[in-house]
Amino acid sequence: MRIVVLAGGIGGARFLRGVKAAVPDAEITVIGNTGDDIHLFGLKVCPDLDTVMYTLGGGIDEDKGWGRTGETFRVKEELAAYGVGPEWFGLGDRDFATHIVRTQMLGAGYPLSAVTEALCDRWRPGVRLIPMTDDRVETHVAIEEDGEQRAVHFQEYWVRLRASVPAHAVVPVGADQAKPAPGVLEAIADADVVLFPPSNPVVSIGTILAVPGIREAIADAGVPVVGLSPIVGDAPVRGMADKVLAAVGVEATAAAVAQHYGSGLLDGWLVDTVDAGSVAGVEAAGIRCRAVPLMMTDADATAAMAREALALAEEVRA
Ligand code: FO1
Repeated sequence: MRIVVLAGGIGGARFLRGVKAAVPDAEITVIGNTGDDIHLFGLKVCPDLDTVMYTLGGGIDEDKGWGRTGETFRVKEELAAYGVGPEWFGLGDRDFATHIVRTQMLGAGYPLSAVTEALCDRWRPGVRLIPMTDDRVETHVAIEEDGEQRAVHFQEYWVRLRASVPAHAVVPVGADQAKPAPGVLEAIADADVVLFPPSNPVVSIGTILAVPGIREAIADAGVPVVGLSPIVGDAPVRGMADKVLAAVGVEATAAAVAQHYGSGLLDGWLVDTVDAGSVAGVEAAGIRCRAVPLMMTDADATAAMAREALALAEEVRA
Protein backbone atom coordinates (compact mmCIF):
# COMPACT_ATOMS: atom_id res chain seq x y z
CA MET A 1 0.00 0.00 0.00
CA ARG A 2 1.27 3.45 -0.93
CA ILE A 3 0.47 6.10 1.66
CA VAL A 4 1.15 9.82 1.30
CA VAL A 5 1.21 11.83 4.53
CA LEU A 6 1.37 15.63 4.72
CA ALA A 7 3.33 16.47 7.83
CA GLY A 8 4.25 19.38 10.04
CA GLY A 9 6.47 18.88 13.07
CA ILE A 10 5.79 17.07 16.32
CA GLY A 11 2.17 15.94 15.73
CA GLY A 12 2.93 14.75 12.22
CA ALA A 13 6.11 12.94 13.24
CA ARG A 14 4.46 11.10 16.13
CA PHE A 15 1.49 10.11 13.97
CA LEU A 16 3.90 8.76 11.36
CA ARG A 17 5.30 6.38 13.94
CA GLY A 18 1.77 5.05 14.31
CA VAL A 19 1.36 4.63 10.56
CA LYS A 20 4.63 2.71 10.34
CA ALA A 21 3.58 0.45 13.21
CA ALA A 22 0.08 -0.09 11.80
CA VAL A 23 1.24 -0.99 8.28
CA PRO A 24 4.89 -2.06 8.41
CA ASP A 25 4.92 -3.03 4.73
CA ALA A 26 3.49 0.24 3.44
CA GLU A 27 5.47 2.50 1.17
CA ILE A 28 5.12 5.84 2.96
CA THR A 29 5.93 9.19 1.37
CA VAL A 30 5.97 12.19 3.68
CA ILE A 31 5.53 15.64 2.19
CA GLY A 32 7.09 17.94 4.77
CA ASN A 33 6.25 21.53 5.59
CA THR A 34 9.11 23.96 5.00
CA GLY A 35 7.26 27.19 5.82
CA ASP A 36 8.73 27.03 9.36
CA ASP A 37 12.28 27.07 7.95
CA ILE A 38 14.51 29.83 9.21
CA HIS A 39 18.02 31.13 8.50
CA LEU A 40 20.00 31.53 11.72
CA PHE A 41 23.72 32.18 12.17
CA GLY A 42 24.11 31.81 8.41
CA LEU A 43 22.58 28.33 8.51
CA LYS A 44 19.40 26.93 7.03
CA VAL A 45 17.25 25.32 9.73
CA CYS A 46 14.30 23.12 8.70
CA PRO A 47 12.48 22.34 11.97
CA ASP A 48 9.64 20.23 10.58
CA LEU A 49 11.79 18.11 8.24
CA ASP A 50 14.26 17.53 11.07
CA THR A 51 11.53 16.67 13.58
CA VAL A 52 10.21 13.97 11.23
CA MET A 53 13.72 12.72 10.44
CA TYR A 54 14.90 12.59 14.06
CA THR A 55 11.61 11.16 15.41
CA LEU A 56 11.48 8.31 12.91
CA GLY A 57 15.24 7.84 12.97
CA GLY A 58 15.48 7.52 16.76
CA GLY A 59 17.36 10.77 17.42
CA ILE A 60 14.60 13.03 18.77
CA ASP A 61 14.44 14.54 22.24
CA GLU A 62 11.26 12.74 23.32
CA ASP A 63 10.38 15.20 26.07
CA LYS A 64 10.55 18.34 23.98
CA GLY A 65 9.45 16.68 20.75
CA TRP A 66 12.02 18.66 18.74
CA GLY A 67 15.82 18.74 18.60
CA ARG A 68 18.27 15.96 19.43
CA THR A 69 18.34 13.65 22.39
CA GLY A 70 21.31 14.07 24.76
CA GLU A 71 21.76 17.60 23.48
CA THR A 72 24.19 20.24 24.79
CA PHE A 73 24.17 23.96 24.01
CA ARG A 74 27.86 25.00 24.04
CA VAL A 75 27.83 26.63 20.60
CA LYS A 76 24.73 28.65 21.48
CA GLU A 77 26.38 29.77 24.72
CA GLU A 78 29.53 30.80 22.88
CA LEU A 79 27.50 32.74 20.31
CA ALA A 80 25.63 34.48 23.15
CA ALA A 81 28.99 35.42 24.71
CA TYR A 82 29.72 37.31 21.47
CA GLY A 83 26.31 38.95 21.79
CA VAL A 84 25.06 37.00 18.79
CA GLY A 85 21.48 35.80 18.97
CA PRO A 86 18.64 35.09 18.81
CA GLU A 87 18.85 33.65 22.30
CA TRP A 88 15.20 32.53 22.19
CA PHE A 89 15.74 29.73 19.64
CA GLY A 90 17.32 26.62 21.15
CA LEU A 91 19.77 25.22 18.63
CA GLY A 92 21.81 22.45 20.21
CA ASP A 93 25.33 21.31 19.34
CA ARG A 94 24.30 18.04 17.72
CA ASP A 95 21.51 19.74 15.83
CA PHE A 96 23.97 22.38 14.56
CA ALA A 97 25.81 19.67 12.64
CA THR A 98 22.65 18.90 10.64
CA HIS A 99 22.25 22.56 9.71
CA ILE A 100 25.92 22.88 8.76
CA VAL A 101 25.74 19.86 6.43
CA ARG A 102 22.46 21.11 4.93
CA THR A 103 23.77 24.63 4.37
CA GLN A 104 27.02 23.35 2.88
CA MET A 105 25.15 21.12 0.41
CA LEU A 106 22.71 23.88 -0.53
CA GLY A 107 25.70 26.19 -1.08
CA ALA A 108 27.22 23.57 -3.37
CA GLY A 109 24.06 23.71 -5.47
CA TYR A 110 22.04 20.73 -4.32
CA PRO A 111 18.28 21.34 -3.99
CA LEU A 112 16.69 20.90 -0.55
CA SER A 113 15.01 17.66 -1.66
CA ALA A 114 18.39 16.10 -2.50
CA VAL A 115 19.91 17.43 0.74
CA THR A 116 17.03 15.95 2.75
CA GLU A 117 17.55 12.59 1.04
CA ALA A 118 21.24 12.74 1.94
CA LEU A 119 20.50 13.57 5.59
CA CYS A 120 17.98 10.72 5.68
CA ASP A 121 20.71 8.32 4.49
CA ARG A 122 22.08 8.67 7.99
CA TRP A 123 18.78 8.60 9.91
CA ARG A 124 16.95 5.94 7.88
CA PRO A 125 13.47 7.11 8.93
CA GLY A 126 11.77 4.25 7.06
CA VAL A 127 9.73 6.68 4.96
CA ARG A 128 10.56 8.76 1.92
CA LEU A 129 10.74 12.33 3.24
CA ILE A 130 10.33 15.07 0.61
CA PRO A 131 10.11 18.79 1.34
CA MET A 132 6.95 20.32 -0.13
CA THR A 133 9.14 22.50 -2.36
CA ASP A 134 12.79 23.24 -3.12
CA ASP A 135 11.91 26.93 -3.32
CA ARG A 136 12.11 29.31 -0.41
CA VAL A 137 8.82 29.69 1.47
CA GLU A 138 8.68 31.43 4.85
CA THR A 139 5.59 31.72 6.97
CA HIS A 140 5.18 35.20 8.42
CA VAL A 141 2.62 36.26 10.99
CA ALA A 142 1.14 39.77 11.14
CA ILE A 143 1.01 40.61 14.83
CA GLU A 144 0.24 43.46 17.13
CA GLU A 145 2.87 44.04 19.80
CA ASP A 146 3.06 47.05 22.10
CA GLY A 147 0.33 48.74 20.07
CA GLU A 148 2.21 48.37 16.79
CA GLN A 149 1.49 46.11 13.85
CA ARG A 150 4.34 44.26 12.17
CA ALA A 151 5.12 40.98 10.48
CA VAL A 152 7.41 38.47 12.18
CA HIS A 153 8.81 35.12 11.14
CA PHE A 154 6.62 32.22 12.28
CA GLN A 155 9.34 30.97 14.66
CA GLU A 156 9.48 34.36 16.37
CA TYR A 157 5.71 34.32 16.81
CA TRP A 158 5.70 30.70 17.98
CA VAL A 159 8.86 30.41 20.08
CA ARG A 160 9.72 33.94 21.26
CA LEU A 161 6.17 35.22 21.66
CA ARG A 162 4.55 31.84 22.42
CA ALA A 163 1.62 32.94 20.23
CA SER A 164 0.61 35.24 23.08
CA VAL A 165 -0.03 38.37 20.99
CA PRO A 166 -2.93 38.82 18.58
CA ALA A 167 -2.22 37.43 15.09
CA HIS A 168 -4.08 39.16 12.27
CA ALA A 169 -2.83 37.14 9.33
CA VAL A 170 -0.64 34.17 8.50
CA VAL A 171 1.17 34.48 5.17
CA PRO A 172 3.27 31.73 3.56
CA VAL A 173 5.58 34.18 1.81
CA GLY A 174 6.81 32.79 -1.50
CA ALA A 175 4.33 29.91 -1.62
CA ASP A 176 2.44 31.32 -4.61
CA GLN A 177 5.64 31.21 -6.69
CA ALA A 178 6.86 27.86 -5.36
CA LYS A 179 6.86 24.61 -7.30
CA PRO A 180 6.30 21.22 -5.68
CA ALA A 181 9.62 19.46 -5.10
CA PRO A 182 10.50 16.60 -7.45
CA GLY A 183 8.53 13.52 -6.50
CA VAL A 184 5.72 15.30 -4.65
CA LEU A 185 3.09 15.26 -7.40
CA GLU A 186 4.19 11.80 -8.57
CA ALA A 187 3.80 10.38 -5.04
CA ILE A 188 0.30 11.87 -4.76
CA ALA A 189 -0.71 10.53 -8.19
CA ASP A 190 0.56 7.03 -7.28
CA ALA A 191 -0.92 6.98 -3.75
CA ASP A 192 -3.60 4.58 -2.54
CA VAL A 193 -4.53 6.96 0.28
CA VAL A 194 -3.58 10.45 1.47
CA LEU A 195 -3.53 11.21 5.21
CA PHE A 196 -3.55 14.54 7.05
CA PRO A 197 -2.15 13.87 10.54
CA PRO A 198 -3.31 15.88 13.55
CA SER A 199 -0.89 18.63 12.52
CA ASN A 200 -1.55 22.36 12.54
CA PRO A 201 -4.14 22.95 9.77
CA VAL A 202 -2.92 26.49 9.07
CA VAL A 203 0.85 26.70 9.43
CA SER A 204 1.70 23.04 8.71
CA ILE A 205 -0.79 21.36 6.39
CA GLY A 206 -2.19 24.70 5.17
CA THR A 207 1.26 25.81 4.05
CA ILE A 208 1.88 22.59 2.14
CA LEU A 209 -1.50 22.98 0.42
CA ALA A 210 -0.58 26.57 -0.49
CA VAL A 211 2.12 25.38 -2.89
CA PRO A 212 0.38 25.59 -6.29
CA GLY A 213 -0.40 22.15 -7.65
CA ILE A 214 -0.38 20.17 -4.38
CA ARG A 215 -3.98 20.81 -3.30
CA GLU A 216 -5.18 20.18 -6.87
CA ALA A 217 -3.17 16.96 -7.17
CA ILE A 218 -4.67 15.64 -3.92
CA ALA A 219 -8.22 16.61 -4.88
CA ASP A 220 -7.81 15.06 -8.33
CA ALA A 221 -5.95 11.91 -7.30
CA GLY A 222 -9.20 9.97 -6.98
CA VAL A 223 -8.06 8.26 -3.76
CA PRO A 224 -9.44 8.63 -0.24
CA VAL A 225 -8.13 11.64 1.67
CA VAL A 226 -8.55 11.22 5.43
CA GLY A 227 -7.59 13.64 8.18
CA LEU A 228 -7.38 13.48 11.97
CA SER A 229 -8.47 16.42 14.07
CA PRO A 230 -5.71 18.28 15.94
CA ILE A 231 -8.47 19.84 18.07
CA VAL A 232 -9.92 17.72 20.86
CA GLY A 233 -12.68 19.14 23.04
CA ASP A 234 -12.33 22.59 21.47
CA ALA A 235 -8.61 22.95 22.28
CA PRO A 236 -5.45 21.91 20.43
CA VAL A 237 -4.03 18.59 21.63
CA ARG A 238 -0.63 20.33 21.76
CA GLY A 239 0.79 23.56 20.47
CA MET A 240 -1.19 26.70 19.89
CA ALA A 241 -3.20 25.89 16.76
CA ASP A 242 -6.19 27.81 18.13
CA LYS A 243 -4.26 31.09 17.83
CA VAL A 244 -3.49 30.70 14.15
CA LEU A 245 -6.96 29.31 13.42
CA ALA A 246 -8.39 32.55 14.85
CA ALA A 247 -6.09 34.52 12.53
CA VAL A 248 -7.69 32.84 9.50
CA GLY A 249 -11.20 33.12 10.93
CA VAL A 250 -11.71 29.44 11.74
CA GLU A 251 -13.21 28.33 15.04
CA ALA A 252 -11.03 25.99 17.13
CA THR A 253 -13.33 22.97 16.89
CA ALA A 254 -12.85 19.61 15.23
CA ALA A 255 -15.85 20.28 12.97
CA ALA A 256 -14.69 23.75 11.90
CA VAL A 257 -11.25 22.42 10.93
CA ALA A 258 -12.87 19.71 8.77
CA GLN A 259 -14.97 22.35 7.01
CA HIS A 260 -11.91 24.57 6.63
CA TYR A 261 -10.27 21.77 4.58
CA GLY A 262 -13.62 21.24 2.87
CA SER A 263 -15.40 18.33 1.22
CA GLY A 264 -13.67 19.13 -2.08
CA LEU A 265 -10.43 17.95 -0.51
CA LEU A 266 -11.30 15.77 2.44
CA ASP A 267 -13.27 12.51 2.16
CA GLY A 268 -12.98 11.35 5.75
CA TRP A 269 -12.36 12.98 9.14
CA LEU A 270 -11.65 11.50 12.54
CA VAL A 271 -12.66 13.40 15.66
CA ASP A 272 -11.98 12.37 19.23
CA THR A 273 -14.68 10.52 21.17
CA VAL A 274 -15.23 13.65 23.29
CA ASP A 275 -16.28 15.40 20.08
CA ALA A 276 -18.72 12.66 19.00
CA GLY A 277 -21.45 15.31 18.98
CA SER A 278 -19.86 16.96 15.94
CA VAL A 279 -19.95 13.85 13.72
CA ALA A 280 -23.40 14.52 12.25
CA GLY A 281 -22.49 18.11 11.33
CA VAL A 282 -19.30 17.06 9.56
CA GLU A 283 -21.18 14.34 7.66
CA ALA A 284 -23.83 16.88 6.68
CA ALA A 285 -20.99 18.91 5.14
CA GLY A 286 -20.22 15.92 2.89
CA ILE A 287 -17.26 14.48 4.83
CA ARG A 288 -17.47 10.93 6.26
CA CYS A 289 -16.76 11.23 9.98
CA ARG A 290 -16.07 8.88 12.90
CA ALA A 291 -15.34 9.53 16.57
CA VAL A 292 -12.40 7.50 17.93
CA PRO A 293 -9.74 8.09 20.61
CA LEU A 294 -7.27 10.62 19.20
CA MET A 295 -4.73 11.09 21.99
CA MET A 296 -1.25 9.87 20.98
CA THR A 297 -0.49 8.76 24.53
CA ASP A 298 1.69 5.81 23.53
CA ALA A 299 2.76 3.71 20.55
CA ASP A 300 -0.32 1.45 20.67
CA ALA A 301 -2.78 4.34 20.86
CA THR A 302 -1.03 6.07 17.94
CA ALA A 303 -1.01 2.90 15.82
CA ALA A 304 -4.72 2.46 16.58
CA MET A 305 -5.37 5.98 15.28
CA ALA A 306 -3.54 5.18 12.06
CA ARG A 307 -5.56 1.97 11.68
CA GLU A 308 -8.81 3.91 12.19
CA ALA A 309 -7.75 6.44 9.54
CA LEU A 310 -6.98 3.67 7.05
CA ALA A 311 -10.24 1.85 7.89
CA LEU A 312 -12.17 5.07 7.21
CA ALA A 313 -10.29 5.42 3.92
CA GLU A 314 -11.45 1.93 2.92
CA GLU A 315 -15.03 2.79 3.89
CA VAL A 316 -14.88 5.91 1.73
CA ARG A 317 -13.35 3.96 -1.17
CA ALA A 318 -16.04 1.26 -1.09
N1 FO1 B 1 10.51 25.06 19.75
C1 FO1 B 1 10.49 25.78 20.86
O1 FO1 B 1 9.44 25.91 21.48
N2 FO1 B 1 11.63 26.40 21.34
C2 FO1 B 1 12.82 26.28 20.71
O2 FO1 B 1 13.82 26.85 21.16
C3 FO1 B 1 12.87 25.47 19.53
C4 FO1 B 1 14.06 25.25 18.84
C5 FO1 B 1 14.09 24.36 17.76
C6 FO1 B 1 15.29 24.04 17.14
C7 FO1 B 1 15.33 23.15 16.08
C8 FO1 B 1 14.12 22.57 15.65
O3 FO1 B 1 14.16 21.68 14.63
C9 FO1 B 1 12.91 22.87 16.24
C10 FO1 B 1 12.87 23.77 17.32
N3 FO1 B 1 11.67 24.07 17.95
C11 FO1 B 1 11.67 24.86 19.07
C12 FO1 B 1 10.39 23.55 17.45
C13 FO1 B 1 9.78 24.45 16.35
O4 FO1 B 1 9.96 25.78 16.59
C14 FO1 B 1 8.25 24.35 16.17
O5 FO1 B 1 7.62 23.55 17.10
C15 FO1 B 1 7.91 23.91 14.80
O6 FO1 B 1 8.48 24.71 13.81
C16 FO1 B 1 6.38 23.89 14.61
O7 FO1 B 1 6.12 22.82 13.81
